[in-house]
Amino acid sequence: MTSTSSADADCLFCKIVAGHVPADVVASSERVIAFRDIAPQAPVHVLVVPKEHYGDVAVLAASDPALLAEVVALADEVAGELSDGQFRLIFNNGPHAGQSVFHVHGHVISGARLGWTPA
Ligand code: DGP
Repeated sequence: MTSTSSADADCLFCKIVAGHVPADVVASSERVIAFRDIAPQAPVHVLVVPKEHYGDVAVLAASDPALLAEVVALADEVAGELSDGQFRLIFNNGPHAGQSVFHVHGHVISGARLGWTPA
């Protein structure tokens, strides 16, 4: 498990939420923001991020499951607006799973027929 707090001064995604680092924002709600991944892996590749800092999805689920549901709802909204409404939602949880930014984010992957090659 990693950290929980309202904001982390050293966190890249907290800086994006605060508007201190630019991002291509495609949707937002009161507590969640969605912006395009800087290195897209699919025609639609959007990161859905709680505005409050939680280190990973396990911390978020334990701390505020309703907010996790809001993340999923905004992912669904983004896929509906940018694609055909069908999407994969990926949370890399921990460095061995590929997590590199330790502010929880769901990768919305959509806009193509997807294979299944996670390893
Ligand atoms: P993960 O490896 O699961 O922690 O995903 C982190 C993602 O964040 C990765 O796909 C690339 C993306 N990313 C890294 N830096 C930036 C940035 O400055 N802006 C945006 N929009 N995305 C970024």
